[in-house]
Amino acid sequence: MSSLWESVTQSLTMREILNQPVSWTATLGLDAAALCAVAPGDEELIFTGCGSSYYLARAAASLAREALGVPASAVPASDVLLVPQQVFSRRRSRLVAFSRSGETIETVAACRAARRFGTTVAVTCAADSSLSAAADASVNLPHAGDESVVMTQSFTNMLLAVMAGCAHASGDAARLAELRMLPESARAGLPEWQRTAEEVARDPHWSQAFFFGTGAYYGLACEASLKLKEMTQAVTEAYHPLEFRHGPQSLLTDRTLCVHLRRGGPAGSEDDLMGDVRKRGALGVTVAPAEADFCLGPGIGDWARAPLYLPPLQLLALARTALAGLDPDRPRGLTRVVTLSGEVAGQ
Ligand code: F1P
Repeated sequence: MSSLWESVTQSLTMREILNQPVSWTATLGLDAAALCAVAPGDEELIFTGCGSSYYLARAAASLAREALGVPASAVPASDVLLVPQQVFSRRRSRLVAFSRSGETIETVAACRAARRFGTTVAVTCAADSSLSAAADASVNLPHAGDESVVMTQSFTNMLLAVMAGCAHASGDAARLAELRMLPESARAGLPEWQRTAEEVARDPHWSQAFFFGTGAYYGLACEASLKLKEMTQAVTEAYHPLEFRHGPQSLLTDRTLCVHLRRGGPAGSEDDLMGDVRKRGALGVTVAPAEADFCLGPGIGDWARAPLYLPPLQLLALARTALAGLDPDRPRGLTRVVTLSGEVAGQ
């Protein structure tokens, strides 16, 4: 193991990143009926959370809409509380609230507020939490909790739990079979992803980073961007790839890393964007099933592959943290649970 990793190998964050093949296996083994709680009857699905858990909600909404063919959206928990008239429609809702801790005040309050519009489901790593108590049903993943401040395995396991629930509820054996390939794909990929993460982190030519993802992968790109931001205080942003051309590309410099969470199969317009950013001196890195800097491996389609994009990018953030001599378990200015007072807390 290179000297870079030695400084973080004992960290909670490293341990939790490397534990994902094991925790994913446990999540996939959960009772199907419990996982199906996220699937609505005739309600519209609204996913919510805060921070990483809001980005998780973004990805989950796209994947649930694709798997179930029902209306699904994602909003930050603060919108549920502050502008409910812009969140709930006349149609009954099923609010799926993500929270690793189950104690984030906005999320717990949002769950309570949503009960007058329909049913509520908690997806959490804390079974005996305020959120699980506030919801009509709770999908509990105690095996997937992170002790570290930053969310890593908790994020991917809560996403996987919702995806498995959608596959079970729709009776889609093919989607379920592909999800069951994920733990082995991650176990096989981690050593190489670690090497690539170190190589990219050591590249001296970037100081800001942009992450590109289409559809559900935009929520994943937001999470990858937040990881690097939380752990190293770098300037990072996430964009839908083609949206980047509509203004944000003016931020491009020759000290920019652009990471593309690439779907499998043809993605010519996105590949063209990566070619353009490289021509302008940026460092372009792809994460994709094949022919990529971070190679995720074959055999799993775009839908089921979603969780697999996170471990490589969590390792990239960790490698950069190690290079900066920072403590990944105690990121500057952050706590494991955000507590608020005032208007929101009183709800
Ligand atoms: C939400 C959250 C995380 C953030 C940090 C503080 O936690 O805001 O998204 O990265 O860890 O807590 P939770 O509601 O999922 O417990």
